[in-house]
Amino acid sequence: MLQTEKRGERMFEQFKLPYGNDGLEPVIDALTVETHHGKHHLNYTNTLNTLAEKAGVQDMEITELLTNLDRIEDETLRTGIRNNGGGFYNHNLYFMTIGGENKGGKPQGKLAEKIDAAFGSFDEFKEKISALAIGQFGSGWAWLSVTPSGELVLSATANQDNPISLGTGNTPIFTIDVWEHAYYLKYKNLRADYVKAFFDIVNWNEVGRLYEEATK
Ligand code: MN3
Repeated sequence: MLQTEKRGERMFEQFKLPYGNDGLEPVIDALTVETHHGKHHLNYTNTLNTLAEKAGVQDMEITELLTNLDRIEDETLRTGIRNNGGGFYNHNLYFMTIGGENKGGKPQGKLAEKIDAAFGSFDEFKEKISALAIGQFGSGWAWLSVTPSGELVLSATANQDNPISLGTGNTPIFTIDVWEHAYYLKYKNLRADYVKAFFDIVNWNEVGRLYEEATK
């Protein structure tokens, strides 16, 4: 999976946008993408690389690292890697599963069937994950994940935690960032408007690919 790949030079690599900063307009404005990917996400990545080297865990895959945070004895390093490793992983998944020529629309194929089976319909899935995203108090994320037995589950997490760092054993395949830096320049306090518009930029082909990879 791309967000767990590394690195050649013992580095965690930030996902490079396959679209320009204006590639998510009008749902997400270019300045937000420039700041979000070019500053926030870059900073999480650089800080993770610095801390991982200090802790001697720079050769671990990111999912392995987030699953085994308790192996890092130094509490300051452990907290820093939890936050910045989460920020690195979460944003790689986020930017990977939005944008592109076929953005918007609906899931296809096996993922579409599974969403219907798990949540009743695509519209009901959207309602449920939107409610989690909108209801997350403060900064955080809403998630669609695959359990080890191949079921789809929804959740929300605070800060940069995710289903991996929380030890659920589930594999995230889609996420909505509800930190204010993801939407505040355009939507201000109206998080619900951002979440509603967000579905117009989801790359369901990519989410479907991640679903098939997680259920192989
Ligand atoms: Mn963010």
